[in-house]
Amino acid sequence: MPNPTNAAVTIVQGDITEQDVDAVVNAANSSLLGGGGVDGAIHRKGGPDILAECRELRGSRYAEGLPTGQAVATTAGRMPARWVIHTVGPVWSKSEDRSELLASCYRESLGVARELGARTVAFPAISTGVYGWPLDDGARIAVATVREEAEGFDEVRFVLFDERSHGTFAAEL
Ligand code: AR6
Repeated sequence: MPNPTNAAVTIVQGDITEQDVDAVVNAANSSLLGGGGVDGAIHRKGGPDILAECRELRGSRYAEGLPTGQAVATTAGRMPARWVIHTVGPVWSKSEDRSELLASCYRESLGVARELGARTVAFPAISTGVYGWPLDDGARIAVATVREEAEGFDEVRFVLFDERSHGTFAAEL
């Protein structure tokens, strides 16, 4: 029998800035002041209100920057979503196992989403771009963690930009 308390974990190929969800997750860096990849796309599309809130966070709670594995929300500005949840993925390391930090990004982001009252959340493939995490391992951690933590949401959606990422996440799901 289906369990109604479990969110639908879904997957789509596309641009996270266009998703009609309550919260989109940003693969940010600890400065919270923007960057390339999905971070650049979110700030471009959402507009200056996001950066203004990020600067406020840097002037208060996160004066030292947002630590890796943690998450914090701002407005989503002009995007269809209501909130952006910024999280900082770990940079891939050959010599050190940072998997727990990557799992923490998904877990903490869903924790923030839950506190906000978000019912639908979209995730990019955190750390698998500039931060160099191998795609299959990144997908494995993402899917396993979200499945464990998705209770109570209507939908948790993975939004993969390119065909290769989409195929890898689809296989994992
Ligand atoms: N929608 C969905 N996914 C996207 C989009 C988009 N619009 N644009 C890129 N991706 P990355 P990271 C995919 O590098 O590895 C930034 O400079 C991309 O193809 O954005 O966590 C930050 O400021 C890849 O599959 O994030 C940090 O400095 C995935 O998103 C650093 O990059 C993640 O790639 C974070 O690196």
